[in-house]
Amino acid sequence: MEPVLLVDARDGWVKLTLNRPARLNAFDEALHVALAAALDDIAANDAVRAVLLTGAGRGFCAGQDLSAVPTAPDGRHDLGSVVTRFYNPLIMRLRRLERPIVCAVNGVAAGAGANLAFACDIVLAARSAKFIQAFAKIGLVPDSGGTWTLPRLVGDARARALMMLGEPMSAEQAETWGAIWKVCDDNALVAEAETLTAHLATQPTFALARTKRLLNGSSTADLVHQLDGELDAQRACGATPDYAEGVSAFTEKRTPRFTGRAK
Ligand code: LHQ
Repeated sequence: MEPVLLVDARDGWVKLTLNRPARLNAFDEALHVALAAALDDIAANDAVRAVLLTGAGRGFCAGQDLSAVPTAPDGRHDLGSVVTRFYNPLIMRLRRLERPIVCAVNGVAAGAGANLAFACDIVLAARSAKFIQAFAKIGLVPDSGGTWTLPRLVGDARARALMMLGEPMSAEQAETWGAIWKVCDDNALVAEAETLTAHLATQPTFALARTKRLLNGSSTADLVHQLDGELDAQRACGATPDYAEGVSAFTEKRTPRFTGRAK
């Protein structure tokens, strides 16, 4: 049987492909377990300096597999256990992973699938892709951090309407509204995403990780707290070999060769 997650190790980076195309890569338990394990392996491996997340087939991810929701002992669907065991830890794994994560949204991203994309660092989308906050259509609230990320990305008015109406946001709207970095032509998406991820894998990983941590905290911190955080991070970055290399390369007018290491 085909694995539900394809893990493809490249030169300094890993491509993760959600691989349940018949269900538009909707999450069942096996996919959650495989993705969590892959992200933990990446976190433990300094040789991996960037990640690309995408989906197989015509969809990116349709959120929870609605035919695979566990039931509680009283026979009711136990959504709380799925969120606690899988979705909340997944979003925190992505946000805490000290590597840049590129997401290539190759087709429809619905429900938790849309909010999974918004939890990544740099999101590219195929021109034909769309993002659907599908939750209200089935009597649920947006999860996987959507009520936190989406208003910050597109503003409260748009987030509210998208979430209450469940209408699709096209890839072009997503780019114009600031929800994603860039729209790509469908047939160019994979190559662009791979080139971008390979580039990130050559960059100062330690500094990018600290940038990510600062950005994660910025929307809830006050300026004084944020300035302190920048101070700590800048002090740490100043002691890295990548800072020395970056300055030397600048002075010598050549491309820097970063190691990504803290020491
Ligand atoms: C699916 C799914 C799917 C199973 C397409 N499940 N089969 C967290 C905690 C716990 C529980 C609940 O949820 C959550 C978070 C969530 O993510 S809730 C939101 C769950 N997702 C949705 O409600 C989206 C449901 N899917 C759709 O609305 C449509 O499929 C979209 C708009 C994504 C795509 O529409 P189409 O392009 O027209 O494709 P399709 O509907 O024909 O789907 C293709 C196949 O994929 C089809 O199977 P079939 O055997 O008929 O070919 C669908 O049944 C299957 N599929 N999404 N979530």
